[in-house]
Amino acid sequence: MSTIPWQDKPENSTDVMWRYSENPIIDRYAIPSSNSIFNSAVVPFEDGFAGVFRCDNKAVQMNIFAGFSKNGIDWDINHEPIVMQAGNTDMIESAYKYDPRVVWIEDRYWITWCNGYNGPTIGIGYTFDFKEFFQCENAFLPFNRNGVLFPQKINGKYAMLSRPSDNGHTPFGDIWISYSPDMKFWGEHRLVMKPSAFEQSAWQCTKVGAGPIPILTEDGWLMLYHGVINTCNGFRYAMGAAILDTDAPDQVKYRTQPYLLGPAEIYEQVGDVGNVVFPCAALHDIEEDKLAVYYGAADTVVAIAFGKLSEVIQFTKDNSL
Ligand code: BMA
Repeated sequence: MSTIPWQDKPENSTDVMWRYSENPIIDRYAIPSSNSIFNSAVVPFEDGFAGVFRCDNKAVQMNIFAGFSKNGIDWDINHEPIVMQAGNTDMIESAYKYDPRVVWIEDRYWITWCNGYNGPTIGIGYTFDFKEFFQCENAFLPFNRNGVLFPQKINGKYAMLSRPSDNGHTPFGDIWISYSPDMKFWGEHRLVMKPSAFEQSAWQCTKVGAGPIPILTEDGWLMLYHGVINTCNGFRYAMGAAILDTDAPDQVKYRTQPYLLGPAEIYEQVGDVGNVVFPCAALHDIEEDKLAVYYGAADTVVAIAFGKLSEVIQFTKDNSL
């Protein structure tokens, strides 16, 4: 088991989550072709970590790239994008790929991403080694984004969160859950969570979408998510947390009224799309009570925020909508 990145809470901080002092950890120009590297996913791999990174090139074509790290902070990202082979179906079109998530389930690493197939929908692939990648059937019809798998089967089936959307900068968005016996056919779609009422928690009143892979805790599934408010200056993305029932994850037990992390640092407020904190991955260590969240900042760079798992859970219970 690799040691996850960590930094103690600054003494003057009263927040439940805090930023890594050396943020951002990945610069927009970290590979020769890139315009921006953000909204990316990491997992423990061998004696370190591997990741799937969203790198938009200087033509602003969106694609996903594999990367490797010993410490989870310093990353070597491949200069060429991931090439997929046919997985559980004939090779299907992928006009673009963005916002990946990665999770180990049973015997392999599964990857989901927003896949361009006559509009955005959820692409699924897998790898054993982050060298060879296999692309499977899309999970859903267009339009959909933010497909996030659970790390284990629930009641005997694979489970995935997603957010049905439109073909543009969707002005709405609820989190749904769907189940599959085989990672190919998805159904039993159930609503998990809607945006909140404006007067109760305006930072999440326009749309919500799942972020990192949910973490199983004694209280249920800890689901970090992004919430969006539509302002005079456009969308503003912040991160909150919810706890979903362990066996029936369409049941939301708690959900933060305040956000856990909102755009406040310059690299979160200024970039290709300002005021975006967009979490796509988290490393955790239950025994050490540590959580490290990887998030895209301002659609330009990758940053990390830390928290004590127990404090994040307690905060979610104590400050629930
Ligand atoms: C969403 C997606 C994300 C992006 C966010 C903010 O619709 O496109 O990739 O981070 O908007 O621009």
